[in-house]
Amino acid sequence: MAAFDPALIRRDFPALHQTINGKPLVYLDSAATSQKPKAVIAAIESYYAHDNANVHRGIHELSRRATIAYEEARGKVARWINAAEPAEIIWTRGTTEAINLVSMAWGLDNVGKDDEILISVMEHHSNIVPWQLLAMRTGATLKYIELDDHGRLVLDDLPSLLTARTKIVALGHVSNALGTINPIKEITAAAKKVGALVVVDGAQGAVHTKVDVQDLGVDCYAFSGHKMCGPTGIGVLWARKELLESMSPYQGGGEMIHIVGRDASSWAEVPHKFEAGTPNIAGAIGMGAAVDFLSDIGMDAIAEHERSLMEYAMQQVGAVEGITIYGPDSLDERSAVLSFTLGDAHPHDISTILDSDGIAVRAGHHCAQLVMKHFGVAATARASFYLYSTKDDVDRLVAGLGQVRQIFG
Ligand code: C6P
Repeated sequence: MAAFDPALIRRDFPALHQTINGKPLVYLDSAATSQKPKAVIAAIESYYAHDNANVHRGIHELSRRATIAYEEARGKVARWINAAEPAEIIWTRGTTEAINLVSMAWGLDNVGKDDEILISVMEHHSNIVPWQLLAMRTGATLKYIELDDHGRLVLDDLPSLLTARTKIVALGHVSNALGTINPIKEITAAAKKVGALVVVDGAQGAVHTKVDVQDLGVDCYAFSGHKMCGPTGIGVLWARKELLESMSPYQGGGEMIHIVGRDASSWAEVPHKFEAGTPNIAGAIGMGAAVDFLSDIGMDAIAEHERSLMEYAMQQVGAVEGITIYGPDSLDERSAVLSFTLGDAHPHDISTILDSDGIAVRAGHHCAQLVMKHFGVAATARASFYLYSTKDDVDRLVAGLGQVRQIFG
């Protein structure tokens, strides 16, 4: 494998090579969605240009090719996260749909009014609202792990929060608003002692680090293709096969059935039981190509690059007068997300000024309003990095923040 070189990697991403407002683009919004490499774009184009057909339905050549490519992509994702077999990979529209699937398909059958669901204040709305909906429908109680001042989970509270009534523990692997990396393996070990189902929102986890679902010991792991160089509209729910087999279907329709009668039907085998309707075939193929792309580079090399970039960004951005950085100080506890405020400047103004300089950051509550509330802010600006980000990007960001300071005095 060649040495990791972001300059070479950047050549694979056409969208990075453009000017915005007359300045070369600095894309620091990869936590929202990553840019796409040529290999992913080509895989999608090739499917539509040569193999376009519905899967599992026809016995003609195009359908055969489409089905093979679609199922091969499932196998790639399975190997990538060390799932025991491809059947444990359920294609979804993304992390959000994967979590909703578990909350409805498992939750409605297994959670009752005396039960508890444990989540945290750090969660993205996609890992809060589905559990609120489940609690509303079942009468179960929703409980929260709190945050400390550094944006870490207060795990000292865990022994008292986990009880014989805890049916589900649902936590993010990595916070999109703070970058905090949660110790999922340790939390899972504690949750298993009370027999809880452990669901992990891996939207910002599997993207940046090698994930081994079997080693983590969790029950469900959800992530999205578009944050890991793949297309939008495709994502994955991983769960152990026995668990998936024990679960009711989530949606009904074509593809998920075995036999349909007038009054009742029987279900297709897992994973198809959870994939009603024509799936996002091109999306799955694109996500498979993204897995190939990331695997060729190596997740360890990507993680190392991002860590050194974060070290530099924390130093450089941290030195800007008036800056407040949210989240843990330690690089061991932090992923490639830098959330900040600058004096009294509203994050939307920060983002607008940076945009006029060609720099894309996200401003807002980042779909994590409980995190904002915890820190007493309405919003933050967020720079997020990926394998193609460079120290030059950080320097441009720091220069842009200098302009913000000038404008706001
Ligand atoms: N976060 C961000 O800018 P979907 O939209 O289903 O692909 O992913 C939802 C989601 C769930 N959990 C976490 C931790 C996430 O970061 C996201 C998506 C984007 O931070 C868009 S809000």
